Amino acid sequence: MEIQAIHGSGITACSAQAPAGGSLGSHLAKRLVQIGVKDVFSVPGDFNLALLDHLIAEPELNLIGCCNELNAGYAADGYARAKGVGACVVTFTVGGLSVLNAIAGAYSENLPVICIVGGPNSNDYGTNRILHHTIGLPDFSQELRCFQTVTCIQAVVNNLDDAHELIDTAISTALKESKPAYISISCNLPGLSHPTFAREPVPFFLAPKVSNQLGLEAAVDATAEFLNKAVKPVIVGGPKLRVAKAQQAFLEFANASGYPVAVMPSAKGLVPEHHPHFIGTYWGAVSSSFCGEIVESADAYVFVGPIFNDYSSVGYSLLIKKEKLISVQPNRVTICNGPSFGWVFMTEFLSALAKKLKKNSTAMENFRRIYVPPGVALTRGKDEPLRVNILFKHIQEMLSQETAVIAETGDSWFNCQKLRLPENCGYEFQMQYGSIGWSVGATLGYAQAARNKRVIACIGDGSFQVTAQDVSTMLRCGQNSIIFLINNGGYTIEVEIHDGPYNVIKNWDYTGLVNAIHNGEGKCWTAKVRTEDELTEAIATATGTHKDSLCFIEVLVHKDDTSKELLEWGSRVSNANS
Ligand code: TPP
Repeated sequence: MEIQAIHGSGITACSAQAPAGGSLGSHLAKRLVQIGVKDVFSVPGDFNLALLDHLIAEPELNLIGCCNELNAGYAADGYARAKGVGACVVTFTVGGLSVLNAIAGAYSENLPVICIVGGPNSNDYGTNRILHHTIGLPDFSQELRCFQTVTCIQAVVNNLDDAHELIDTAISTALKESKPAYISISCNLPGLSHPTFAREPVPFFLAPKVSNQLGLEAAVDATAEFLNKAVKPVIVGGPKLRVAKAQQAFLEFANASGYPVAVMPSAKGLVPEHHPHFIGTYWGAVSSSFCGEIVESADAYVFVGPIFNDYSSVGYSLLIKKEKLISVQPNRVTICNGPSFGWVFMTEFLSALAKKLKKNSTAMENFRRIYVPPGVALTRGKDEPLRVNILFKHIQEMLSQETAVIAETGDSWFNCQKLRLPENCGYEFQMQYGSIGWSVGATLGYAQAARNKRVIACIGDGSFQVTAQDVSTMLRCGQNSIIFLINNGGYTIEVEIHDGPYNVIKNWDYTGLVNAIHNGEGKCWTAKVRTEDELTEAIATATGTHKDSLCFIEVLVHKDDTSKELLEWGSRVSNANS
């Protein structure tokens, strides 16, 4: 049999017996399956075609062709949110630079997305050749350099001897750090074999992280001493709960302490809202009713996995004092103005702390005493134009443990933030990076990973215009998500930060567009609604006769119909940025 063997940096043909191992391509395919990836999102190109052949040859792997690389990356992001890991495959540079924005988003949200790029022929490295799909210089490293800042590890696989080690190290680092990895595979290597490419790969072993015991004990003792003296302590869950995989330990801590529990806006979905001590979203001046007052008047607050950025701090206007703050990060605990304990892991810390705390039964009473439930029923006249708050009243009624909400950047952030999530109802958004268009790809990927849930996506018209094409892929995959396209004629969130003519967008016939994409293939149902009656009917159809179809409901609302929170937040963020 004629096989390829490595000679120095190049590969030449030689006659020999094939080594016992499998091929590089099948090794990578098996590794993906092994870590939980069953669907890979891709766009083909001549640098990755041979690799794609090997991926589709793996029976447990499903290759999903997307309309563009940005959406393939967002789909891998959405998939990783539901399954813990996601993957995409694109081609050299033209594909790589197109997917880059999605990978940066995944980095910001701590998602292990394995980004695989079909790279130059291994024989071309070290030559002065100019390749197509580059900017025309004899330099293959441009794409790699771009990925260096948005992935935790980069593996350039251009020889067989290192391939196994490079691939496995990249994948395990991504999983350990919960960040994206970049793997470039030379286009001529996927079919080649090597003894290290086991036909049945050896399982991964990721060593568990164990805290420094002395630091852990000291941190727990100091925190318990501080909290046990507090009269009105409160807990606030932050977005790093996800990367620390600490949701269960957080619950233990909440149950044992008895403290009121709030969630930062960027952590919605990570804190159980059905918990009896849940008091709402803490977001400074735009917190949910009574929640901001309770948090800011507390004499001790434990923030678990917070990120305080300009958006989550409402333009740096939070009334949080360091001397009352316990900050628990995935691997560090800081008590007020000091001390700080490193190499102390969140899960271990919270579980140990739960055992040392006196239960506080009065702190929650303070909230219950002042709380007045939102009681005024929303009324509307028949044929009156639909209002956004009525839309979200109906979306609230659709939520259950069998649904997941995907909230796009824009006013949807604020409207979805106010939804009260039932137990096990999924909730995803991209608040740190906030790249508009994310939700279309993320809906595709999430729905593919969580087939037991119906995704309800809330997408503004401006965002939808960025990535709309991959509704096509949702149809190809037979998905039944419900997309609410909120047509308010512009970039409303931007209007509230700083307005100008650039915030008005061209109106599209969105349902017409989706019908054109549908083109008679797959199950699709669309509706345009202008009144509450039309909305009620559309939801009944989407959840009834069309429960198995992709449902696209375009909701027409006034251009100035925004949440009150966006108005307040917009003025404060604008103030901080001017
Ligand atoms: N480009 C990208 C990729 N991401 C961004 N966040 C922006 C530009 C700036 N930006 C933030 S929100 C937004 C823009 C342009 C408008 C969103 O409009 P729309 O989706 O219609 O939501 P609305 O606020 O109207 O509900």
